[in-house]
Amino acid sequence: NVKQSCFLLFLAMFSTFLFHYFISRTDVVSVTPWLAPIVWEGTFNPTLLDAVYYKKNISIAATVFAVGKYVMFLRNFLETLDQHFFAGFRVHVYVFTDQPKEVPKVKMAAGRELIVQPVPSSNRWQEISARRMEIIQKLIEEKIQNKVDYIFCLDVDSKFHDRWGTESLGGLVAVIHPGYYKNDRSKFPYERRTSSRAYVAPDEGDFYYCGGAFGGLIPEVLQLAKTCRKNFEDDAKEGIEAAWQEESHLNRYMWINKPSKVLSPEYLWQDFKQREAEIRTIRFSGVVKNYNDIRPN
Ligand code: UD2
Repeated sequence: NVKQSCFLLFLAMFSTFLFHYFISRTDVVSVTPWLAPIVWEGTFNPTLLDAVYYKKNISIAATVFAVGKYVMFLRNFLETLDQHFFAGFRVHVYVFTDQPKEVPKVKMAAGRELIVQPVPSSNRWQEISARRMEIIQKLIEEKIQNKVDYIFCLDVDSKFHDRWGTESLGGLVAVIHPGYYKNDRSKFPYERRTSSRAYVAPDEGDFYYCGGAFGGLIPEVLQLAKTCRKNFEDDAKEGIEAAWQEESHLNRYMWINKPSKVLSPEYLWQDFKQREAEIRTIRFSGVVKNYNDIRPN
């Protein structure tokens, strides 16, 4: 009868809505043209993914730099990392700092460790950001190559709010910058001088990616760090510093070497930005900071 048909129709529509809302996403692009997943809340099953990776007994390294006044961000970063970053997995957190004594003694969950590595201070903030690639390269080559499976390199002036886990794993992983994901690529702040090795032409580029979070399998990140470091240093020899330092070189690298997994801006939001409808959760975000107070110059 009519009542029954209407009810069945309603049921079918409602379950389609539920499926689309909770399991798949139709409001955002969730695959790149080179068929890499773009990870958004609602595009993956965390329980299933965790079960797959538990069996592989993986371990993950995270690197973070806290030079000069940036040590003030460490406590919040480390405490929230322990709660949300690969919870239940083996994690090695490497803190690079010029003030090892100031690193807060945050107690990590079982199977997770905090390793403090001294680095020199610097008078130029650009140099601190730029030297990260060299230090990441050395860390991989000298310490973790045969010990760890994946690595993520993260900005310290940030904190975790929600799960960042196995859904983010891939060969080469980049995060879409929250400031530019709605812009046309001609508007991305790539390095536009042809004299720089970070140059990207106006009709090139896929996404604008963050310098504040990237990662992947150890050999892939080693290759990225080596290339970006060399290009940065070769530019410097010619007196060129790319517009956004290593972020510009990273963007050039990702244009040539497409990431095998792309993380949505849920994986690096900015606290000063109003949350948009498609951002169903914020997993990690940059805190509001006053550059004049915290940078050396
Ligand atoms: C953007 C990028 C950042 C980097 C930079 C380029 C994001 C969210 N941020 O951020 O990753 O590519 O542009 O220059 O993608 N640091 C210190 N001490 C200092 C200065 C910097 O330890 O005095 C470290 C610290 O880990 C910090 C990171 O370098 O998180 C990036 O520096 P920033 O926060 O000043 O760069 P920002 O926010 O302009």
